Amino acid sequence: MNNNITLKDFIKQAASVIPSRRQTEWFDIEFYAFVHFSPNTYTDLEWGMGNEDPAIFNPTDLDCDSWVDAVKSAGMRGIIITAKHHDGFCLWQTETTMHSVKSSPWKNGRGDVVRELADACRRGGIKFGFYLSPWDRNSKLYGTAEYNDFYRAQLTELLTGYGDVFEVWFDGACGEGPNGRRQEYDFDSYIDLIRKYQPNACIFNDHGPDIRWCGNEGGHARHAEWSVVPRELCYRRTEAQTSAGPLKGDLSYLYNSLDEIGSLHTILYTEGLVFAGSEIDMSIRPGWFYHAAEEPHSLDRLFKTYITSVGGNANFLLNIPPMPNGLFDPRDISRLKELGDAIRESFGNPVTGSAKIEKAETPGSDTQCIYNINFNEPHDIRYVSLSEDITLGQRVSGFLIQRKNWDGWDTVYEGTTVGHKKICPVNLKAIRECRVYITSARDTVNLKHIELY
Ligand code: FUL
Repeated sequence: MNNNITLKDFIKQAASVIPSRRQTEWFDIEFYAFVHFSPNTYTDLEWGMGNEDPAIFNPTDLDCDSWVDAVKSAGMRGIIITAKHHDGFCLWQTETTMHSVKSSPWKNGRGDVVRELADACRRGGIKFGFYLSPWDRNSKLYGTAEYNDFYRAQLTELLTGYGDVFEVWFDGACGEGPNGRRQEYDFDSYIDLIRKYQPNACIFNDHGPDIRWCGNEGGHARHAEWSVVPRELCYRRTEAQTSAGPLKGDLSYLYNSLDEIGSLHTILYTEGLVFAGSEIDMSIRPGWFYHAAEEPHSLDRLFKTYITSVGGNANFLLNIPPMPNGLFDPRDISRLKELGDAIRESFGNPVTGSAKIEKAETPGSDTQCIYNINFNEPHDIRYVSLSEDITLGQRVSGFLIQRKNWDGWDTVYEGTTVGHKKICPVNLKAIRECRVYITSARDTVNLKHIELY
């Protein structure tokens, strides 16, 4: 915090940090799939060594339309594919290396998984994105300045050859290459390329610039998730930051989802604030890549993760690993459909239409307000979903959901942040009157919607 401004002004400033248009559009996508596919699928590994024989990659039954159908059945709106994982094997017809589908027997070396997926996404009306691991355990250039040229050439191929890209995913892992050297990644130039060729694409990295990692791979959401966070936690162009690992200094709390990183006490003494929404990534199974012995997680776990991520001011990136033949495992396909059914069953039919919602100001305060909700007939309500107009800034820091009793109000849910969306499980029976009481906010509250289910 700049010493020359009052605390009140600082809080107002925090309330007015707004997303770019691409970030607002990204938040609306909410739920989308990751696909981890590489030689690891054939070797049963999670991290390939980079010396795998390309001949093992042979997805004889690949059918990307069936991937699209499966993820759509879960209500997902996009797919991000590992175009290259740490082993360096490229799933597209790249000119940069022969460690790719060109050297695979699949379609006599003329197959292109990225092309098939991008086309299938377009046909299915969902978004397409890619992951391109900066860490490359195959490239002989890794650990030299030329590697940055090589990586930029790969990025350019993917950014220019496959239509619109909604998200580019930079992995934080930065290990040793085949000759034991580490690489200084030139992220500034990678970001410039993405902005040049795909200005609407959001860039994910552990720490931004557009989207930041939630800090774990188990689907755990923060108690209070703020999209406005200290600038020093996010990617900074002005200072040398060449590794994909943590920024300088002890920033371990960025990776600890139990710590809040946007609450007032963490943003007070910072260099400034930026908008960077959180993405929660996890796999439908324990591994990121396919392992026949693994089972998908329970519907209960996945549904709860949906509620706490999409319903917790974060987006949800759920990985589905294809089998060696190139298809999703039927167990995963069923689980995705069950998940979509549960989401549709819970959120498909809001009862808000039959409610009268009126906003009442709380006298003497512009950061508190009450939304009274009245029904003519008694209604059962399982969830209350709130959403702020984040294009004006994220503001709500405390709220209550209350039901009317004979002499006042009972609190049934106590919350902190709202942001893009907050889904509150409430389980109210036979309700005629309830209310959402915003008890604290950083500035005037702009709720976009209150939905009741
Ligand atoms: C990590 C990688 O090391 C894993 O293999 C996986 O790709 C995950 C999404 O990110 O950093």
